[in-house]
Amino acid sequence: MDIATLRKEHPEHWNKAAAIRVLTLDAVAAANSGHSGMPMGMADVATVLFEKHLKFDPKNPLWPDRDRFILSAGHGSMLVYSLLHLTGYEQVTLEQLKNFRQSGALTAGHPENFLLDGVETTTGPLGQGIANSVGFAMAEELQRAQFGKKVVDHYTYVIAGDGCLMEGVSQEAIGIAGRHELSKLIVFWDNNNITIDGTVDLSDRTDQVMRFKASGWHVQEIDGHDPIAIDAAITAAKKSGKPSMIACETHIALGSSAQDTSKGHGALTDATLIANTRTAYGWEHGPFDIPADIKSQWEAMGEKGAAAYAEWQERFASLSSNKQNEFNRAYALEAPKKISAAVKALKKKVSEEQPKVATRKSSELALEVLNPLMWETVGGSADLTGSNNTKTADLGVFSPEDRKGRYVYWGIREHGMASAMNGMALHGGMRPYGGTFMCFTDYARPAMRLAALSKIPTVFVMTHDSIGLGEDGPTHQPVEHLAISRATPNTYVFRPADTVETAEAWEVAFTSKSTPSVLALSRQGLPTVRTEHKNKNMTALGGYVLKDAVAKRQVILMATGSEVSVALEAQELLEAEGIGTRVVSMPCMELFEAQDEAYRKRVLPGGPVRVAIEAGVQMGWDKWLTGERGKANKAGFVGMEGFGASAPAEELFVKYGITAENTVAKVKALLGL
Ligand SMILES: Cc1ncc(C[n+]2csc(CCOP(=O)(O)OP(=O)(O)O)c2C)c(N)n1
Ligand SMILES: [Mg+2]
Repeated sequence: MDIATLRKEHPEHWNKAAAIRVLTLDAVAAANSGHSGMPMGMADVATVLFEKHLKFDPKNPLWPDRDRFILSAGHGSMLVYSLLHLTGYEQVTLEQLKNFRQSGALTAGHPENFLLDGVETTTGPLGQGIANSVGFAMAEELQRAQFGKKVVDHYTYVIAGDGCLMEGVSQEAIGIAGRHELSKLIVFWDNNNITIDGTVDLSDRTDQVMRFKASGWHVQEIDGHDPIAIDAAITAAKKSGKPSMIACETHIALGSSAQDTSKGHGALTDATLIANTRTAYGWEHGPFDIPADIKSQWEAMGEKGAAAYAEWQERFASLSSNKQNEFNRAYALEAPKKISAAVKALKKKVSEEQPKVATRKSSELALEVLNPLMWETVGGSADLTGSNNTKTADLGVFSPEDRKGRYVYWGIREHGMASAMNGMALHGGMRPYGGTFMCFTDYARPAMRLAALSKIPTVFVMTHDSIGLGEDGPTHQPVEHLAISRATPNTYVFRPADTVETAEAWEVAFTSKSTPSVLALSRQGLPTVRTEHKNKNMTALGGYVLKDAVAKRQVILMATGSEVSVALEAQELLEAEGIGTRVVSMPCMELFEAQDEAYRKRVLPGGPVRVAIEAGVQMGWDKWLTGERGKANKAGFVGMEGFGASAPAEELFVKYGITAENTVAKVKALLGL
């Protein structure tokens, strides 16, 4: 549908949609950067969605039963900022639009969930939003099953571009959504046939309609500018009983001289182009000037939500107080008080029994205790359930037949799993965790980074954490993955040494509110090193003295995970020679760094020789090896310098010198003995 027809046949709709288009042009021009074309192309879809379908209340933007609107094509951020401003979200003032992309503004280059209510997820890395949306829709199903339709009954709407659909993660997302019949997920594909380099056929010939259908989706194709067709398609999508994709044929940068070209993708800042576009729109108002009647029509859409919200509150109040409390508790990310006692009891038992178990198994033991206390946890694995030990007896399995099932078989989709888990966390009221091999952190990494950036406590269970996995060989043996994870800001990287530390790590992970956790867990059995029970969560300190020197302290050995027992063995050998040696277990560097300086210096005083032992690369250890006072300690590292090899694990530790004997030799060399 062309502009003339739209203006003639749907003048009210046209004006509302034009408001999005001119705000986008004005904000991008003011910023002299950004992306104009996508919001100009999708303004009609967004207008109809917000006017006729979306359940939202700008005065209560975090209403748990709101529909979620996800802009997967995050470069088109002015679309969501315009919508939030026009419908009356207080945070998004006109000033914010005028300061689009400027320092300190809430209207960042790409939408950031932690800056603005109404921005449900952080997007920009293409494909993430559509993959997140699978988790949003699953969370809705899980909570509806738990709390009933009268309080949980909302849709997840997504706008995805050609780029989102080309990214591989979209296939993972589409596959999961189709399998699980996530019928309340509705994706609009901005089918404008343009990406940055030119037309889509430069690089792709995929029949997207066939692709979605092949995975079990309901698919419609519409003119993405025709308000009647858009409305009808959304109505049909809601009734379809399947996840729904609406292919919306649109014109990028509609009405401008850059329409239907890749030039229209980016920042349209030329004054003449903008003036001519305004003329084509019949828009006679100045920059950032939205006439009162048009603004009030938009605000009316927002105001409609107040009554719906009030009705919802009444229905919510009719739940039992226990149900209300549990719902609110999960949404506030408050773990039940009971979990602390449960973790202590498990620790005490383990310290007494001192079993030798792999920490992946320790993790299962902890989850067996924690999952029954927290309805909001959702477990899963990317086809390695038996290896990751992520499934506990009480969870059930999520499926169309069992929406209460809290375990997800993600299939071989690490990226999709990680991204969907983020979606669950962002939805609210859920604590997702999911497993794969530590080495495949790489496959999940874009979503792990976004969890950290988005300040959500997703838990990544990464087992088979070193050469200790043995015969599967170097393709499966992580060496650089701890370093990569530690290099990521706002991420707890736990590498627990035994069941006690693993349980402590889970307690931190399940009480974290804004930091994701990576649990690096061993395949091979590890002895219990925490043989003396302490109620205190020592892992929460990040690093602590596990066993102090007996003779005069000359050495500090630091280690994580499977190498803590190597350090203890080396300590014994050194002490036997009268070389006083302290062993520091360092299950989480980030938490150790968060302690005050006095504590850190008590654990790692200046003076003694320091050696760190870890079956990974050295990167990340230097801070703790050379001391924090700028005073260089004599220091060494026992670990990996390259990739591993395929062989039994015990042989590999010897081959790469990750042994007590080699540690002793290194220490002696540093001491000049
Ligand atoms: C993972 C990722 N790769 C590359 C980019 C850079 N990028 C931003 S938009 C874009 C083109 C997207 O095309 P499309 O989704 O069709 O958006 P349109 O041009 O239609 O607005 C690219 C390559 C990105 N944001 N994320
Ligand atoms: Mg495109």
